[in-house]
Amino acid sequence: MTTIFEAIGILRKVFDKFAGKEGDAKTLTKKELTELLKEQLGGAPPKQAEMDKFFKMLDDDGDGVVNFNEYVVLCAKNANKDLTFL
Ligand SMILES: [Ca+2]
Repeated sequence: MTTIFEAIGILRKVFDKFAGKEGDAKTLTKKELTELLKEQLGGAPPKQAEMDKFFKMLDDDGDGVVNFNEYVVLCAKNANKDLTFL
């Protein structure tokens, strides 16, 4: 397997771990995303207002949950150090 596919597999694994906690296992609720950020990024969790804003930004189709495609944007922004609260 190439490095990029391994990396995508890891992203998927983390997503699935948290997406499976409540509701639809194929999407992240705000609570699941908050837990994911807390565990994966460490440090102080984002404030509620920041989290609301961030969640809304990620939820591109506006269905109230973050799917894998929307979550990948988070990873890309993190890679670019483009997340304001980090
Ligand atoms: Ca969505």
